[in-house]
Order: sequence, then structure tokens, then C-alpha cells
Amino acid sequence: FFSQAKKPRNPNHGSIQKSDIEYFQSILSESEINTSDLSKYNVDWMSKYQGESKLVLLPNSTQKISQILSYCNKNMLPVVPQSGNTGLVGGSVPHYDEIILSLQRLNKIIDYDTNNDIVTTESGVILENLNQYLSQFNTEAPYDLGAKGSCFVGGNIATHAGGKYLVKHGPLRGYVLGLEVVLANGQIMNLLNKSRKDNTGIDLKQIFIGSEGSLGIITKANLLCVKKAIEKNLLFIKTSSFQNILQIHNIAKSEIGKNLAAIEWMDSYAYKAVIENIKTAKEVFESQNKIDQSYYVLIEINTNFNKDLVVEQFYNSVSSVEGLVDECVLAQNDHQFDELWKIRELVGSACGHIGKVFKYDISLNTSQMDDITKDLRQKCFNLGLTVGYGHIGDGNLHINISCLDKTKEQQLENQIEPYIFEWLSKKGGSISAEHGLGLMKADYLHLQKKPEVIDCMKNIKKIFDPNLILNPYKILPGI
Ligand code: FAD
Ligand code: S2G
Ligand code: ZN
Repeated sequence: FFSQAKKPRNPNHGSIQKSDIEYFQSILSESEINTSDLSKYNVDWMSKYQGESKLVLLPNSTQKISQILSYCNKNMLPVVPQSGNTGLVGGSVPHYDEIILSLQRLNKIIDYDTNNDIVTTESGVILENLNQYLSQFNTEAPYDLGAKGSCFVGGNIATHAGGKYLVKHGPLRGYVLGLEVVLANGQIMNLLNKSRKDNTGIDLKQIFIGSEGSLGIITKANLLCVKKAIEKNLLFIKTSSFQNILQIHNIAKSEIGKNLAAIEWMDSYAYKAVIENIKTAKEVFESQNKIDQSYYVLIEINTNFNKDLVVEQFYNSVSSVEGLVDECVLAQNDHQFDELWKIRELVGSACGHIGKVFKYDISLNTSQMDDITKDLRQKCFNLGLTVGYGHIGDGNLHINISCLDKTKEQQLENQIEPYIFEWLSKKGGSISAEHGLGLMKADYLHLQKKPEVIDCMKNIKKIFDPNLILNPYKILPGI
């Protein structure tokens, strides 16, 4: 694991005693309490953050979560809510020995309103399972991410997940119509709602979306779903410069318009990392030579009619510009569609095969994406492999830097942080576009938000969680 500088422990927080276990045994079944096989719960997806929790609770109802939090609040026992544990900022694992409250048993889909395409679900449903359920109604969730096979809807709402379809649908928070949340004192806040419009007072549910487990535990959601497109086409274009990517992006926006579902880019380092480290990933293009510095862009076009017209029109536009398209592959079937998307979705995992990964998920002006990537590549060249990729459609860059020498992880981290965050705060942009702050970025929040804004966030946190038992040491500095 990465050397993890521990923050000072909150002196008011207690550690689990025998009497606590006895209490939990009095309200939970045996299968809802785990005190032995804890390793997978204590370590995050990247094996970068490691907790020392002695207890995982897996309650199967909102009522039980309410009892657990009420007890923990009274006894000053800190709690980390955990869903799919695919978070990438250390938010879903303990910093010390906090209790892990897993949502995995809160996995029932409650109902589907066919007239309005609104699903009501418990928060512990895996995104991919939700989509399988929704396919009978020819609908799907209004977002998608590479972690779909593991992440839960509640975790997605708690991190306000972005993903490739944000270009088509807009932010997830627009589709969360209602929530049920259990507060730190055990109070069940029923904000469930199936109205598309409801302007009756402060829209409280919004405060929990993106709160990363710091204000309450999301237990149910009303989610507005979207009709599946009849035709989904994917073009994978190889080009010779990042400037060309920007030009292709512009043409896509004007030519494809509302039918543009997703547009993602990768540099040659990201592309090669996947081809060389993921067994199932096959070379897409004929003319692939090892040293080429190509750039790649994936464009998904969704249509309900005239699909060939839209795809052809776009392809003719980009290929008619001299030197813009070196090669282009159009997915010929659903299998190839999925395989091509996997090449983009597996960049993060491929980087993990090369060495421990430092991940940066930043918002910035799209024209600067390649510059900062090259700048960091230059700065870290002898310590790490730097790849650039991500959601160019909404200005979200992902940079992964894989450590090439295990003994120099700390040296590499010092090379990158706080440089990248300071660079960003000077240029404008966000130090966290979609992954949240978690443990990783809480102490950099001052680079992003004014002191009075951070103070206001802390005051709101103290209204909802005065004993600071929910997900301590994360999101906000010094809490
Ligand atoms: P966890 O990791 O378990 O928890 C995340 C945070 O939310 C933690 O702070 C936790 O305490 C809190 N939390 C969890 N459940 C609840 C709850 N019910 N109530 C309150 N708080 C809760 N993210 C993106 O935004 N876009 C992407 O494209 C994307 N792609 C990814 C691809 C891969 C391969 C991987 C591994 C991750 C990716 N992620 C992406 C990051 C991650 O998947 C998202 O942040 C996701 O929303 C986390 O969901 P989870 O269920 O795993 O939550
Ligand atoms: C993505 C997460 C992947 C990673 O692929 O869009 O949000 O490992 C990222 O950084
Ligand atoms: Zn992403």
C-alpha cells in the first residue's frame, strides 16, 4: 500500500468494545455482522488506501441502519458507508478502525413507474443489475461508468458520478427525483418523490448528492430513467495530434448535435497501456507501430432513425478535412461496440498492471488537456508512466501516473502533488471533476474554495453530523 500519512485521530471517537458487538448482535442476524474476513472491505479498489476496521455491518433494511447510526452516534463510534468500493479517492475505506457499514444487502429494486420511467430502488443495487432490470422496459440508467459491474446506485449518487454519457444526458443530479437518507442520529429523512417538478422549499435531496457519505446514508432513490436509443454506433478514430482531437470534437458537436451520446479521448500512452497489459484487448488499427505518437477519439452516435445518414454525414465531414483522420473503425456489431468501448474503459486497470497508480480526475479547458499531461510526463519521466485520457465532451481529463519503481512511490507522489493542484488552481478548473474529494483531496480543498465557503460547508456538516461520526477525515479539511 502507498505510504499513507495518518491524519490526527479524532480524540472524541471511540473504538469498538465487546458491548458494542453484543448490541449489534441483538439487532442484526449473524450474516449481517462480519468481524473476521475484513480485508476486502478495508482496502480500496486501487490498493492505495488501507483501513484497520474490526467490524463490517451489512444491514438489510433502512430500519436497521437507523438503529445502527443512532447507537453509533450516542457512543461516538465513527462509521464509513461503503457501497461497491470502486471509489478512487479513498473515501470508501476507513482511515483508522471506523465501523464499515456496507450497503450490499440493501439490494432490492422496489418498483417501476412505466408511465413516467421512474424506478424506485434500494441504494445497494449494482448499476449493471439495475440496467438489466430496466431493459424489460426498454430503458436504462441516465449514466454509465466503467465500474458498472461493481458500483452501487447509492455510491453513484453519493459521489455524483459522471461517466461517458454525461455528454448526452447531463449530470446525474437532474435524474435523482427523490431520496431516503438516514442521518447520523438515526433519523430517517424521507425525501422520496416521483414528481419531475417540486418547488416546495429547499431541495434538501440535492445536499446529499455528492456528499460522499459525510451527511447521511442514502438508502433509497427515485431515479428517472431514459429510453434506450434504437441505434448505437461507435467510431474509433486515430489521428496525429491533440489539436486534431479538438477539431473532431467541434465537428461532432455541430454535425451530430443531440445524437452525440459520448466522446472520449486517449493519448498513445493510454492506448498502448491497454493493448499491452489487457489480454482481451486487441489492436484496433492496421498501421500500428510501436513508437507512434497517435491520439485516439471514440464517438458514440445514438439515433432512432436515419442512423446511416447521421454516421455517414459525420464521417464525410471529418474525413474531408486534410490530415484529420488517419484511420477510422466503425463498430460492425454489438460485440465490437463493447470491445472498442472496453479499450477506453480499461485504461485505469491497465495502468494498475504497470505499477501503483496516482490518479488525477480534473476539469479544465479542453485545449489544455494534452499540455498538462505532457508537462507531468516530462516531470515524472524517470519515475512513472504518464497517460492522458477521458471525457473530453465535458472537459474532464483523467491522468494516471503508474509508478515504475516501487521504492520511489513517495518520491513520485511528491513530484506530482501539490504541483498539479496548484497548476490547476492557477489556470482555473477543478481538482476533482467527478470522483469526489474523499481522503485524497480533502487537504487541497483550500486551493479550490474560499475559506468562507469551506467554513459554510463545515457548518452544514455539523448540522447533519454534530459528532462528526460519518466518514471522518475525508472531504473537508480538519474534520
Ligand atoms: P464506494 O466506492 O463504495 O463509495 C464512494 C463514496 O460514497 C464513499 O465516500 C462512501 O463512503 C460513499 N457512499 C457509498 N455508498 C453510500 C450511501 N449509500 N450513502 C452515502 N454515502 C455512500 N467515477 C465517475 O464518476 N465516472 C467514471 O467514469 C468512473 N469510472 C470508473 C471506472 C473504474 C474502472 C473504476 C474502478 C471507478 C470508476 N469511477 C468513475 C469511480 C467510482 O466508480 C465512482 O465514484 C462510483 O460512483 C463509486 O460507487 P461505489 O458504489 O463503488 O461507492
Ligand atoms: C474513467 C476512472 C478510471 C480510472 O475511466 O472514466 O473515471 O481508473 C475514470 O481512473
Ligand atoms: Zn471518468
